[in-house]
Amino acid sequence: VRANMKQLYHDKFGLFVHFGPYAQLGGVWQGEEITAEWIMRRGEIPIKDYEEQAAGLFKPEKFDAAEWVDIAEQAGMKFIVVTAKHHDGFAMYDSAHPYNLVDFAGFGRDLFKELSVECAEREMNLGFYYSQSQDWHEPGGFGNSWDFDGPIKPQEEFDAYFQEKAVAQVEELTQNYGDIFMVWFDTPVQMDDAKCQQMMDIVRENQPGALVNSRLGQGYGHFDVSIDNGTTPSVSTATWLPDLKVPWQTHESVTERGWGYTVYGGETDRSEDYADFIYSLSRIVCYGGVYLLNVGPRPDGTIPESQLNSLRAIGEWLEVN
Ligand code: FUL
Repeated sequence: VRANMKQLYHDKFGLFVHFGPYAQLGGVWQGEEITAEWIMRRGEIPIKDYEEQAAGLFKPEKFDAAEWVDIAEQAGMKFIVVTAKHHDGFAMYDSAHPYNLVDFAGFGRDLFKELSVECAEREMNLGFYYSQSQDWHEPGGFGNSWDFDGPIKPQEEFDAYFQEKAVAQVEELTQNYGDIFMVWFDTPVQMDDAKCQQMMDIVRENQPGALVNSRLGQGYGHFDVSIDNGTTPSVSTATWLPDLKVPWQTHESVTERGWGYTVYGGETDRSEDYADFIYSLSRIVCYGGVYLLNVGPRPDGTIPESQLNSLRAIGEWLEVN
């Protein structure tokens, strides 16, 4: 862990990728524009419809791991964190749980495997994002309650989901893909101490060096991740630690409205915002933080030019500064 933390602080800048079946919908459901990766929940899309119209059709044929790594390298990024399972519950790798890219979507290829092999060859560090609490696909997963069964899941149902899916998948991801640099958990709801400790133990056992972010819950993890799009350490960070030398990371996206791919443009278009992202990077690094900049690939696995503009500009800026 110490070595990876040192590495993280040396590198300071990584690529975040939000990629999943939501890309298939491009942020539009029944003519309405909805936040990219939240479309299932905010559009109140029934599980079956999401399965049929997003997950089942999702085949990122043009996904090329080498291209993603090139993009990160050229932007001056030293690690990649990719969504292995977002809140929609769909696994982007070959999981024993059938709701995944290889089996359910019939894509046949294991995206995470291809990326891990490429990263290992290129000395690019690889981490994965995993939504441990929210899972809108499973009955016990938190957040699939637009059917009015209340915001918090009955404890036994959540526990069953957590053990059978979240724990099992984090085991798979930390066992089957070589060296994992970090595990990026998110939106910790119904995460008690025992569950956080269990996840920490799994990561430590399978990947002794891997870093875990604070969104695992209950103050667990090795570095602080607070609000989305923040450029200073969070107030909570400042108060729960004796000084400000706490490892912290923050993240921002070059996409429009949310973190995944959307087809609409307009006010939320960030394709010309290079200067803002360069400013964020320098400000965050000055405050002793680490910056993750996010892209949202098209459903075919390629990253749109409009998103690459800013990454290229940062790469060029880093080169001369
Ligand atoms: C949030 C999630 O709900 C968003 O969809 C996204 O993944 C962001 C990085 O974290 O809390």
